[in-house]
Amino acid sequence: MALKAVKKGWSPETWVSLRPFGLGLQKPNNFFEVFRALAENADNLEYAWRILQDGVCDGCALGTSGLRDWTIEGIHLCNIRLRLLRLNTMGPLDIEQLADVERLRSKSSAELRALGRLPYPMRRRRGEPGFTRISWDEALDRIAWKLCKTPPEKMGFYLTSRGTPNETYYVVQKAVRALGSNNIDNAARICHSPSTVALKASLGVAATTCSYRDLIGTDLVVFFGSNPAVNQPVMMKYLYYAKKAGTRVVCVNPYLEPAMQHYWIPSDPESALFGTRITDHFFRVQPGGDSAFIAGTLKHLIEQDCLHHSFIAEHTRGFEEVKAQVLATSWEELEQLSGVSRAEMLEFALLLAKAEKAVLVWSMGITQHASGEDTVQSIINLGLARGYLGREGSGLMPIRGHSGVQGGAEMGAYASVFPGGVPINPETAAALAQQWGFPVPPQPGLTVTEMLEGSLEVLWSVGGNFLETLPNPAQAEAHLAQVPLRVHQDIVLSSQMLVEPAEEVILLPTTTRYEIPGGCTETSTERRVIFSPEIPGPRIAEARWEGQVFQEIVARMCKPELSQKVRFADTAAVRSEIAQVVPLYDGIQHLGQKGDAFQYGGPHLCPDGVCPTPDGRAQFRPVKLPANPVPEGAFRLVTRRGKQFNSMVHEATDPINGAPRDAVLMDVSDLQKLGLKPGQRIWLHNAFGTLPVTVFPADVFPGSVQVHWPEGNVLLDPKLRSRQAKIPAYKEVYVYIHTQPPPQSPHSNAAAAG
Ligand SMILES: Nc1nc2c(c(=O)[nH]1)N[C@H]1C(S)=C(S)[C@@H](COP(=O)(O)OP(=O)(O)OC[C@H]3O[C@@H](n4cnc5c(=O)[nH]c(N)nc54)[C@H](O)[C@@H]3O)O[C@H]1N2
Ligand SMILES: Nc1nc2c(c(=O)[nH]1)N[C@H]1C(S)=C(S)[C@@H](COP(=O)(O)OP(=O)(O)OC[C@H]3O[C@@H](n4cnc5c(=O)[nH]c(N)nc54)[C@H](O)[C@@H]3O)O[C@H]1N2
Ligand code: SF4
Ligand SMILES: [Mo]
Repeated sequence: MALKAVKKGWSPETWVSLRPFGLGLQKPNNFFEVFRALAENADNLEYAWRILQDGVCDGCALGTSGLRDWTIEGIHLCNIRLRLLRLNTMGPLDIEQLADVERLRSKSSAELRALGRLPYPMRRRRGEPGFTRISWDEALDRIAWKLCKTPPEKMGFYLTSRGTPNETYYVVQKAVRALGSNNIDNAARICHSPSTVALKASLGVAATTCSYRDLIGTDLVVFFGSNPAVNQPVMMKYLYYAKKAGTRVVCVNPYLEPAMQHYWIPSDPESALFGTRITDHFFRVQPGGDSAFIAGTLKHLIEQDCLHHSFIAEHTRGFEEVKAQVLATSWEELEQLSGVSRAEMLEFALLLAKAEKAVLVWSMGITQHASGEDTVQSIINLGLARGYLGREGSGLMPIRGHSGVQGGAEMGAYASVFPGGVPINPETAAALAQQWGFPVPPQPGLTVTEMLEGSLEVLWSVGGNFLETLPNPAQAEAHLAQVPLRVHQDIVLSSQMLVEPAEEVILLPTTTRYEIPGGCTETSTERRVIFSPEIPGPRIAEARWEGQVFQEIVARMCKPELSQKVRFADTAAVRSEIAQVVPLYDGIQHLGQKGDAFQYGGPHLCPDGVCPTPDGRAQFRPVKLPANPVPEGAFRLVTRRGKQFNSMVHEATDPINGAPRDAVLMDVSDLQKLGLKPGQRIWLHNAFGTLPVTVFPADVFPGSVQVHWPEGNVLLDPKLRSRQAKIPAYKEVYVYIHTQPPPQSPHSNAAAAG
């Protein structure tokens, strides 16, 4: 059956209220964002406009070409892109500022960024008060000399996925492997790595199986642990059309995210005026309770005989074990572990039973747990049981974060895979060595968290900020301080650069994606490889593309025969090689103009349910339900996003729910139980740290709390990470609540205890 058609004209049944523009309601003012962007970029407006008009958005992974996309007719633009614009248009900072690191350390990360673009290579040796300018030659010689003396296992390389294009990943990982190391990782590790692991094991693919178009007019869309209203705002425009086509939307989340309930899409007159009701059914799970919730749903589907029997028989294996497991688990246990009642699980099961087609979407609420891979597998099990695979209107969609994240592992900038997502072992290393013409290390490398713990001699980070993206900032800082040579290749200043080096720290100014000579490509969530042209405009004189710098390092370190193998005339030459080494990306060699794009694998992976696994079938796998009980009196804690782009915080208050940065989101029943008042200062405390916060009532799962990150990172367990993908458990720790600053001994004076 085809997708349902989008209703023409207005659809009052989807409206939020008759108040024009939702005036007086707590919600962001997206029109104001446009004026703000104009003011912020006033010194460079024409360039800013060209970036918007011709570039591929460097915000989230939804993907655009200029102001258009491949899903809807209208304009594709959001407040995130407007806020990030300034990173591309601002001028250089005054390097005098870098002479006094102590003074810089008193600035917030936002203040550091606002100083401007990093203009020159800079160096600070241990004991020096600040950075001094050095030439590119000096910087590269120094780094190459140090790397020459360093065994490959003692070097580590990390890339942010913020804007990072495929060409950068490809050249950097090839250069690192030419140096004999697999210690290269990117932000995908701390984001969707459990999705990659579980999808690959079960379906043989490592990306969304469907396209955004499948959302519009399907029967049901389910969001597990995902808040696209804040994090992929144009997804709300897709959902607006979906709602007008009669698609039902379900959210499974410990928090009824206000913007997932109601949203005003600024570029659509109907939605801008009256708003759109997005979520039809909300299931408030306990943090970490998704696998139990899904197991209960499956149990109902089995008991009600609402499975897709022919799909299971023809296209899967292993269902019987999953069935046996869920049937053997009692309702009491499922209710206790999920926090959801048996009746609500039935409600969800019936919604699925009625949906011939559905798209199951998930994000960080699912992946950032110690059992992230298992929970993704649970979602896959559910999708397979209903046959939501390989056809129009159906699919499994890990919605990606950063604009550069989908390509990171696919280009091999990853400690556990080679280009193409190929696992690292002696055979695959030999095959790659054959293609590249130099030996390739055959064992997986260190992932980002392991690198920091690994007593490295050289740590090279392309963007990112370990002090703000990893659990336990004090420990991250201590690890950084031990590394003899750190290289930070970045467009702006960040706090991690200011950590006193064991020997020396070198800063290298880099280009934004719009400045890369010859243009570049990104891969969006829906597997669309999109060309982003070089945008003419002002340049930071000494900024160099990361890919060029890594080629130069290899040239300085290796014999000419080898360095020739990591030499690319331009980014078009990189794309040609990618097409050969990563067969999935065949077609990338033809991209060279604005608007050029192709979707690898086509609109649906696993067409008609046939998977690229050895027997063509998808694998069901029973998952152990995580128990994770919290001690008496403790609360489950989740770190969340406010008005920020990852570690880059943009506003002191989240305009969507009105929460200040230091808010702790708590259910009213917990406030009453503890005798707390809204706005009251309290302290969250556990074995890892203490965080002063302000009580903020919100519809979160009782017994759980949410705080913003990076502020909340002091409370995270630096050792707790998932077994296979090794993602830190950013949404899984427990804390005690104190009404006075807690004394040294943990957990005494806890409000819950008295
Ligand atoms: N504006 C903006 N946009 C962004 C980003 C940004 O920082 N700011 N970051 C980008 C990146 S890199 C990413 S990865 C994405 C992140 O996008 P999201 O994954 O949507 O962001 P989060 O806020 O981390 O968490 C999503 C939701 O998970 C829920 N949650 C927490 N624990 C659980 C749980 O155990 N179960 C369930 N079911 N839900 C849970 C939270 O309540 C929250 O609503 O956004 C991208 N886009
Ligand atoms: N507690 C907690 N921690 C989390 C998460 C969470 O939900 N909770 N989410 C995690 C997730 S999903 C992700 S993806 C990671 C993000 O991890 P990363 O991608 O490593 O971090 P970002 O915060 O995006 O990095 C921003 C910094 O990168 C630099 N930068 C910005 N733009 C560019 C550019 O164009 N080029 C270069 N070279 N550098 C640039 C700037 O210094 C900026 O300060 O954080 C993770 N950390
Ligand atoms: S939704 Fe994402 S891709 Fe689209 S404009 Fe916003 S940040 Fe860019
Ligand atoms: Mo992410």
